Amino acid sequence: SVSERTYIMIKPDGVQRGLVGEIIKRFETRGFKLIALKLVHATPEHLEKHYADLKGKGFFPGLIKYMASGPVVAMVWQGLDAVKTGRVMLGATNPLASSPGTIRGDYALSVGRNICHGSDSVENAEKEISLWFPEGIVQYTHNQAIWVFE
Ligand code: DAT
Ligand code: MG
Repeated sequence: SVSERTYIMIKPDGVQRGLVGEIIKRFETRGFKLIALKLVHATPEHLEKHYADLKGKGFFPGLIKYMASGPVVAMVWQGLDAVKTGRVMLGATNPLASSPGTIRGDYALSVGRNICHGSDSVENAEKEISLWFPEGIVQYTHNQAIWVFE
């Protein structure tokens, strides 16, 4: 639906590589509404909650260490099919398989340094939004929406 929300995060490598503006720009110009945004240096404990489904994978400790190695940009974007469309815009998990034109396909080469996160289901998006934005999100009218949606 038009009010679907997804949690998008620019990982520490994306921040360090100066890709924050580029990634925000893609969601903004696509027509999504920005409803939450902050720079956070997350703790390993917080990241273990975020990635709880992957606990037990061989790469899990390295993933947590990498994600805690610097600040991330936490965002919530809202719009038509935001979860699925967000994943398409990110590209495949392994950048070697990501299509050119996607964020990972344009800026990454390694699965362990794939610069961005996007929720994989509406249910997980809502969980991730609560985890990263317990303070809630800002309500406002996005005047562009009348030109983006029928
Ligand atoms: P995605 O981020 O596309 O949702 P995921 O949820 O399966 O992918 O995994 C979360 C992150 O963990 C992923 O973005 C990068 C890392 N990761 C996944 N598979 C990996 C692997 N085989 N080796 C190293 N890191 C991996
Ligand atoms: Mg995932």
